[in-house]
Amino acid sequence: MPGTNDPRTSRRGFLAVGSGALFCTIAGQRIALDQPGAAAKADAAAARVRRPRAQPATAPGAAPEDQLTFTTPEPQPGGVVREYWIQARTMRWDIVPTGRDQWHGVAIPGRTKFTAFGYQPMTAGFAAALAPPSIPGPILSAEVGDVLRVHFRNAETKVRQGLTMHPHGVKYNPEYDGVFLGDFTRAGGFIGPGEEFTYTWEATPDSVGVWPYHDHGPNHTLNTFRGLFGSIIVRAKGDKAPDNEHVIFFHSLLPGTTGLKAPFQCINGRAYAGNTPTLTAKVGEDVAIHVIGMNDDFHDFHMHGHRWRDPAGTFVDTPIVGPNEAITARFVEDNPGRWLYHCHVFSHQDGGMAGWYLVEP
Ligand SMILES: [Cu+2]
Repeated sequence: MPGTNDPRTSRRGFLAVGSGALFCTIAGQRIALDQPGAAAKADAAAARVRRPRAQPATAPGAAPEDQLTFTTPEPQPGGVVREYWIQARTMRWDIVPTGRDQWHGVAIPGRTKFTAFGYQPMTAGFAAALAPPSIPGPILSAEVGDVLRVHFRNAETKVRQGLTMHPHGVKYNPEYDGVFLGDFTRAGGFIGPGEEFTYTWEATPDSVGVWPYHDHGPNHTLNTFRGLFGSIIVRAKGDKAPDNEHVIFFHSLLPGTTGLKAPFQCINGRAYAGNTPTLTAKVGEDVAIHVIGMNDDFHDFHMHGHRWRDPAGTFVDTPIVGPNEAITARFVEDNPGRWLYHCHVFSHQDGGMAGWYLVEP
């Protein structure tokens, strides 16, 4: 889709493309998310959405499946409960904190701060913050046989709307899907302002890998675009973690989301080398770089100076990664120096989707 990704698109071009590009529907209202003022409009619509009064079983049009009840899973023999306390709230976020693109050695002009939405790791009982909210949110880890028990709190006070956590990759029943389904919404699909909910997800043998989680409440497209996402890593029982492991998200922060003039092509909420994550490793290490797409675009993860095998066994250095897809570059590091990594969709690369990889000899 030209225009939505081109930093230098004219306003007319932007509107022309926007007219057919990116809509979400909230409470029956169709909102163009790439138009100026889109975030405020979507928030206002989302604030009017309430948890449905009726239970799914008695909703108009209910099916026998809506009568089903579910139990909370426990770990398999030998497995453990992995407990997390996570809240969601807005925060001021600087997309280009250094004000510069270190790759090209130039300043990035204009405003770069906006109101983002982030998941924040907390101590047990939401007693204290473990870290500030961030883009992305915390990494959740489990081994096959474990359950992830994620206590979630909607701690947002200004942008008041239902929020959730919806995981990929792990096994869950409909109570723990974390998806708003209108009249068919179950407990985990709408966590209102100030409310808490505990999700229970199972790490099964087919959960091995790296997966995203993200908001799937009534306003989830906008909320995911502005930062409500994170990752889950599931390993086989006793599987050794790589020596050096990174998770990076390829996504965008566009004017309709941020209210800023410029569009930014981002890695983990930041744009341009020196702001995006600087990954590091040492020669001899077993390195894994997990890349997840988190917007409307397809991306190409290119790492200079390195090759690795894709799941089919073919050597690659620029694999494609689509929306909410995860790919892994895993290799034994053998090439010291300063390397560039970037999305190889050129308009993304030039809009900030690039960073450094520093390898110690
Ligand atoms: Cu890209």
